[in-house]
Amino acid sequence: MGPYSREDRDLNLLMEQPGRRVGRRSFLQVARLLAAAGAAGYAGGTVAGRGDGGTAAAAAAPIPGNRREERLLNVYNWSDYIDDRTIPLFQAQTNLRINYDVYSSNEDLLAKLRAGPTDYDIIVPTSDFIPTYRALDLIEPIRQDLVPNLTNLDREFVETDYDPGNRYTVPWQWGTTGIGFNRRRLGGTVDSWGTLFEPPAGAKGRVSLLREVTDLIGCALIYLGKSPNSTRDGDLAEVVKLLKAAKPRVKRFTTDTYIDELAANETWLAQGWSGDVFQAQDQNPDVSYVIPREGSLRFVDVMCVPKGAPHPGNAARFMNYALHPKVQARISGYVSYGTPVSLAKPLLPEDQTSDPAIYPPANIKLSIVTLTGQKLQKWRAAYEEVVGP
Ligand code: N2P
Repeated sequence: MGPYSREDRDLNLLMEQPGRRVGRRSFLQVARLLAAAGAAGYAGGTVAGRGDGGTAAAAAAPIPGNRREERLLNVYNWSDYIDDRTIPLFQAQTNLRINYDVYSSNEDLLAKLRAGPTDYDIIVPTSDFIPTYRALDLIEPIRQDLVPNLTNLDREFVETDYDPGNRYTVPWQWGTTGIGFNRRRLGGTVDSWGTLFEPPAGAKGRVSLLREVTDLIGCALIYLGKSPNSTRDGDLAEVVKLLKAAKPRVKRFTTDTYIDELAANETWLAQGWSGDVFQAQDQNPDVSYVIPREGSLRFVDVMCVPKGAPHPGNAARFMNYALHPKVQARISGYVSYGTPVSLAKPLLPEDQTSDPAIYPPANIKLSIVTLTGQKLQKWRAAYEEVVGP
């Protein structure tokens, strides 16, 4: 079998061409495929997580660091942010069962965590929220001793302002905010935020904006030529005025429906995140993505363990798996977001790694916004004036 372990060989199941976007049915299909391929942990098709199926020694070994002795991991991630095989293969290899739930904005996630204890073991907020999670004492240090693959991370994702040394966070994927547009329906191309924030009359009802404080306010500030981190009352008043004027032409503020709406030619102009727009483009070749010439925002979404989570050991095990180059290549290739593990890039299609919209060159103006304290309040107030609570 050569120098590779069985576990590593199984990861080759991630290297085939991605199929459709993830759905419950495809999880099951992959589970069957893994069972047929004899992946570790799938003894005669036993369902991972029932506690009786592991054949590989690794699968049976207890994982340290859990508060509840259960072969269970509760993951809460963004919608449309994972491929079809990463979870089934992890379940097969570890004999841990994953409950995978999704949310669609940082505000929703934070509100859920603030409302009281949850059973989540992994959440994936955007890095600009980490100071808030820390200040509110909502996350706990990760078990770094169980995540040796942290060394796979690119330096820029280790030496960060929000969590130097990854004590609390492990990056999942990163991307940019831009505009998804339908070239054919709009009859041309788009290169400025102006087309989105001051949409042409013909696009009335065909426009969507992000239901996310950071992106809505930050990109409007950039379009108006202000600092993307401004908290000046005058600047925010101009943002509110701009967005209120656009509102009659906007169909909805959304973060989780525009992939399908762009794909179906229902939406022609969508403020959106890079990978999501590429997922729409996979289904509709008339869809393009642009980072407007005025510049935009860049984000990194990071896995964290909520304070007091039931299975921090299992969470660390998953984080370690997610940092494997083959797993990163599978996720990133499927969702078309950037990987924080450059070792995965040789395993990705060349058209993705050379695409400046996925890996933007240094001359594109991209800011990272940090939202804390008073700034968060002010931006949220401006946002709510436009969108509502
Ligand atoms: C995935 C969107 C995640 C990016 N659909 C937002 N931070």
